[in-house]
Amino acid sequence: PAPRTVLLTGAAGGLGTLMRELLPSYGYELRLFDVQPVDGAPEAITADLNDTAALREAVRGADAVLHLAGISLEAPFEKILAANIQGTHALYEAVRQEGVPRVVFASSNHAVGFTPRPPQPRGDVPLIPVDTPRRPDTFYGLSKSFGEDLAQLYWDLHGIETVSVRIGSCFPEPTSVRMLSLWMSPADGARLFHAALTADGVGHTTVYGSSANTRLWWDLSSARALGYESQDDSEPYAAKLVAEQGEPDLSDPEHAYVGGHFCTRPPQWPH
Ligand code: NAI
Ligand code: 15L
Repeated sequence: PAPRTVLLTGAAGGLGTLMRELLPSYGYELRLFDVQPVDGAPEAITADLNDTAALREAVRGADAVLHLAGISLEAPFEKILAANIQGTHALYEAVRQEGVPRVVFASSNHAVGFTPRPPQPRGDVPLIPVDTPRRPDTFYGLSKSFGEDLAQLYWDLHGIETVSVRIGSCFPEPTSVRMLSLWMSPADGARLFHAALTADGVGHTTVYGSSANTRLWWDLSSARALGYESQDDSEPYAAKLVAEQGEPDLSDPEHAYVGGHFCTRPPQWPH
């Protein structure tokens, strides 16, 4: 049966706010969880992922979890460790203890950020496959790589299913030439999360999360196998963005790799 009650972690964030608007039309009842209060939703649970009692109560009786909570950019290792690594472990433990059968995990392109990006136009260069070796570009990307492995472990050991979605860039509109390749329109994001929440027999499946962009870099076939059908393409935004920013210069490290500027090692972080 299709899941109905979905715990949405990270409900106060950018993507959480978009999904709070879009997912109810698919028939979900969303239970909201975030360490920050959720605007306009006083019923939301305000707690840290590492508050195990609160998290366990939050997942109790849910049909699935859409796990968006965490630090969403590079940060000092200790912060990533607490929110993304320990926090995601805490989520899986709560899910295991409460018998929730399915998680959809917000992984990121930064789990494979040091993968060289195909040229534009791509010519004969293949799309990046979903089983490309992971090459995190930051502690942040490393935490997403950890989350994917954790999902695999909880499937193999405990039979909890996960779809790990390596999200490109999900914002209302693409705002850079890089995002023309990675953009996932919010409506396509809702389509993909819905497919990931409902497809049968996913075990642990990893997919890339983006619209069917003309400038796509990666292979969407594992997402399509879940039933995802993108209806959007960033190309209508291309002329304006290319006029403002120029075509990406692939000799610039910011454009040489999937992870973009995450690969340029901001000097303020102690790498
Ligand atoms: P965001 O930073 O706007 O939202 C993340 C939310 O998680 C925030 O509301 C924050 O308060 C909450 N949070 C952080 N630490 C927490 C903790 N310890 N306990 C409970 N809640 C905590 O990020 P955004 O853009 O909404 O992304 C959502 C998820 O999707 C993140 O995991 C991010 O890494 C992932 N993602 C997003 C992409 C995008 O394009 N928006 C691209 C790739 C991945
Ligand atoms: C991410 O993983 C971030 O959470 C998001 O804010 C964007 O920076 C996105 O990747 C991106 O690569 O554009």
